[in-house]
Amino acid sequence: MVNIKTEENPSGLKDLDEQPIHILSQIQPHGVLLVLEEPSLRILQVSSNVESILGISTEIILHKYLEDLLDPFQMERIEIGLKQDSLDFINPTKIWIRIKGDDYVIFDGIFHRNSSGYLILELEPTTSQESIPFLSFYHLAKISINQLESSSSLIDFCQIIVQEVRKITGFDRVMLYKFDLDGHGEVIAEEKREEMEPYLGLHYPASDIPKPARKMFSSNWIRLIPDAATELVQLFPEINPISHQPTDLTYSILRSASPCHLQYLHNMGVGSSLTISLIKEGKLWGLIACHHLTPKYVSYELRKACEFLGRVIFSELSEREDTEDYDYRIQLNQIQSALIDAMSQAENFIDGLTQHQPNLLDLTSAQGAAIYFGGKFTLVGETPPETDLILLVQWLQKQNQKEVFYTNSLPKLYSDAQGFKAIGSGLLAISISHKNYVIWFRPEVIQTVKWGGNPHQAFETSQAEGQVLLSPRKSFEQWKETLRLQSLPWKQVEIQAALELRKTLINIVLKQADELAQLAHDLELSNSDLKKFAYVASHDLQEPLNQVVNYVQLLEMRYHQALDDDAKQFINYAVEGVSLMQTLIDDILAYSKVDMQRIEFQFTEVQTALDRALINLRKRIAENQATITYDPMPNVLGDGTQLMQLFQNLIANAIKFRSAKSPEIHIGVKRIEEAWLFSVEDNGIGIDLQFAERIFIIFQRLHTRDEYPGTGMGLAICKKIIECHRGKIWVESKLGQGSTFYFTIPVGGREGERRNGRKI
Ligand code: BLA
Repeated sequence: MVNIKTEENPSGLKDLDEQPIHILSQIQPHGVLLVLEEPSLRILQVSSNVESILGISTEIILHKYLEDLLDPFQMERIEIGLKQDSLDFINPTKIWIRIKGDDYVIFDGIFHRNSSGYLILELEPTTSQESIPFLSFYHLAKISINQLESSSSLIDFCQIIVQEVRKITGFDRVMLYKFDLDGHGEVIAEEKREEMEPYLGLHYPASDIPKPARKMFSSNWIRLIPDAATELVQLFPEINPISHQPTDLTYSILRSASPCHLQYLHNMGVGSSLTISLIKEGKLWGLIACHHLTPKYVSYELRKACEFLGRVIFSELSEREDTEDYDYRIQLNQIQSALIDAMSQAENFIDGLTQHQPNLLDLTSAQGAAIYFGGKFTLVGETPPETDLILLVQWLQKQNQKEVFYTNSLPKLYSDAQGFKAIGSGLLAISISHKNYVIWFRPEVIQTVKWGGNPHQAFETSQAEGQVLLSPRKSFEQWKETLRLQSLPWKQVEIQAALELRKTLINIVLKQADELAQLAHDLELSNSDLKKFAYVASHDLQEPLNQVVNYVQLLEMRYHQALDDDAKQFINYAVEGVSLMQTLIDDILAYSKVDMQRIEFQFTEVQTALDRALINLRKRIAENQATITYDPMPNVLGDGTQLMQLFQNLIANAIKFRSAKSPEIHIGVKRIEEAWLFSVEDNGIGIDLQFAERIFIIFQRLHTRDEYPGTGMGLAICKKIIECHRGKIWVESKLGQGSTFYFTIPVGGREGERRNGRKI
């Protein structure tokens, strides 16, 4: 919507919004207002038309008490009434005041107490022909309500209201005016004299009814301006002589409308008006606005009847408004259940939300949706591209919204969204856990709004005596505005449905986090079990093993003569078994020491690690006349000792599983995207690829120990080292020709991954 000066944008309206219209101390001239002190009922202030209506001068009346004006019989009734909790029992009270001789004027007397506790009596002329007996009014209301019950849509319903109000009051034009969220309003139903120009469908800017006026309408439900062009009457004295404050006239029925509003009515060509507030859940929902071209008086009783009708009908209407959404809400609830079902059956909640019918889009009637979770986007329907979404999510994070954020005009809040307005002019987002979101999108819908007068010039300002004066626009001629960069608005039920989904998702995510924590805990336990075992193995098992070796060797030495060759062979087997067991224990220890948490990842020269491995292997290299070549090695973030062990194991394997040819081993490296790809290539016997996975499993051997000695731990250790470095390891091979072991190490190491926001 255009940048109209609204309550949210008070730059142009500051003065207007601060106008204390409830203490203007002016009233309309058709009645008399008296401010009374209780309990004496002394007259403190009076409207200065008292002289023309009652024939008593203001100076004289200000020294009088109410009983000086009324006869004792009336006074008695009034005094009893004033003692009741509610003044409704005496309102209206017929009051007759003698003017001269036997000349009486009859009034409707209406009492109320204002915010400072002063009693205010307002006297309105009685126009008996307009009073309607309560029963016939009830009958009227009943007919209306019967009609209302049979109407189906909210708009039909509103139409009947304006019809009925017009029928009862006879105003030239009766409108139902509804406020939208930003305070602007629209005429949604209208009944009028045929020849009058229709206002139906027209919008009016929020500034037409300033904040103080709205606040007052919430407490005072019905207001009559019988003659918008008449001279106003001042209270005398202007200030309350006891409190020395202006008198609060919020609940007064005679209070004059502010000059600005009277000017407004005049500019609109309105002679008199009656306005009924429609309040829903304590907030001003709309107004029934009645206009007459000429002055028109409506009796207190009839006004009360209208107010009653307004209340009764409106309570029905707001229920109707709720039920209009009711069916939709039920439908959304069903979609919600279906989604929960799908999530519980799917591999993960994201699949559950996106892979089935109904899906995420149906929950809010959106055209596109994006789930941002764990640094990844999952998209459904029409969404902006991921490059835009990444920036959008960053922007959302800065909005400091707690649970839900929605707008039907994203490009106005976030200018980058202009680029994808056709898809994402509307946005509804819920946050699930830290920095993760579900976002729905709606396309731009270009709309034409008809305004009652140019909303950019809703009022004019002028300077007079150093004061800023506001006056309403002169022309109410239709003014069309094309609204762009906005989508259909999100309904409250849709926002509610999104919030419900949020609750469910948060529970799922929390549960997952719990499970992960449990898993990590279990792993920790099993790791520490393994470490304990390794410790026990290295110390406690070593002892008895040594004992076995020592005693077996002692046996051989002492009984050397007595033993035959078989016995000596058995002793050899026993010694070999023990030494194999010692190697096994050493390997298990080595395996258990490859522990991510203990490693300090640092920039490490791979060349150094390789050199150290080659030094450790120099004997085997020489014995096998192996040729080892390598590419220039990079530096990586990692653990030097582990890398050394990795190379040592891989090169040792390459030598061990040599063929008849002398071993030729090449260690290669190249950069692939975000990782280094290392290779250890040999010309050995090769591996049948059906075993390619098995060889990395702890204690798995392809060959018998007789063929190739070893524990079967070497590659398992390699795999664990590479996993600690967040890399991958695998083998490619041709039987009889050789094998190449590949492994990767991320360029930035583990830290780099964390920085990139990926899950580790
Ligand atoms: C009051 N303005 C109102 C009221 C309506 C409107 C219905 C309530 C009138 C009442 O209580 O009797 C506006 N009337 C409309 C609209 C339509 C209509 C939109 O018939 C559409 C068909 N108004 C201005 C400017 C000012 C202003 C510039 O346009 C301020 C300087 C003030 N309007 C204003 C004030 C009131 C008001 C102060 C309260 C009147 C009062 O009770 O004192």
